[in-house]
Amino acid sequence: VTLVAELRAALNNGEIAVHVQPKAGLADGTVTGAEALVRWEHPELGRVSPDEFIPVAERSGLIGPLTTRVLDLSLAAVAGWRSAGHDLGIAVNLSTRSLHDADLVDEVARLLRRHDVPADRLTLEVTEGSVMADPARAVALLHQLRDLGVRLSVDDFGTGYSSLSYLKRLPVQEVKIDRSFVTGLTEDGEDVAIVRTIVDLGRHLGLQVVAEGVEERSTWELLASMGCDLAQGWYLGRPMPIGELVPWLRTRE
Ligand code: G
Ligand code: G
Ligand code: NA
Ligand code: MN
Repeated sequence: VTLVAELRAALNNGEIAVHVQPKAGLADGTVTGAEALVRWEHPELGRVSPDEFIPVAERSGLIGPLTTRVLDLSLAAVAGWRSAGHDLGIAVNLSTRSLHDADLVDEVARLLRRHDVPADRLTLEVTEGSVMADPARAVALLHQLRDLGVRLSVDDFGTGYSSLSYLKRLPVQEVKIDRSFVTGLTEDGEDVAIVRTIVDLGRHLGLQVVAEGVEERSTWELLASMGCDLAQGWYLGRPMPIGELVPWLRTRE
């Protein structure tokens, strides 16, 4: 039995779940939302990493149903948080193939309606690399998503090509500084220079800047002093099952 067959089965038997990792304002620690990270718990293989099965899904045509499932679980979570009194956003990762999927816009619109979630509570994260695979097509799709009112974010920023020209052309509201520049920030002057430059660039372009991979308090404080907007990482919180987020928020109150 191949991984493709296993993944197809997993989509039908509830083995696919979403964990969420919180994101907070660096200035005051207010939690503004979370990133959805897909999880696959296979009864025999154990946990299979998305780094392993996303490429399989992309090659086999299962990425459409998988993305729909992640969006559905994520927006259901947002609806649940809203009814518990927490107005939080969710960020969902899009893969390269999803940026070429003409059905995606209708799917996103349908799921926002189904869960009665305002469009701006959903952020879709794309990497520069996935945009560059077919820029004309990706840019057109991003504009359609933006027209729905969904927020768009450039993930792993700084690791791709054409960062600057594409930042200008993409209808994005946010950049996420790749964690390779962030995790060791306090020990590396070059990373400090890079992160400072991205933060300034974001400010001048009117983009929210998120630092990912914040593992230590000292990194948090340095990023806050640079004027970076938001942080995500183990220092704030690890990815957790959806049902754990509200109890986790209560422990912070
Ligand atoms: O959290 P984790 O280490 O398992 O994530 C590994 C990689 O998988 C990350 O690059 C992340 O962006 C990606 N990933 C996690 N969830 C999703 C998802 O729902 N869709 C896509 N396309 N990628 C995801
Ligand atoms: O590619 P993307 O940035 O979407 O992937 C996010 C990945 O980073 C996930 O695999 C997630 O589990 C991981 N991650 C989240 N916070 C931290 C952190 O503080 N340190 C490290 N090393 N990894 C993190
Ligand atoms: Na991401
Ligand atoms: Mn990222």
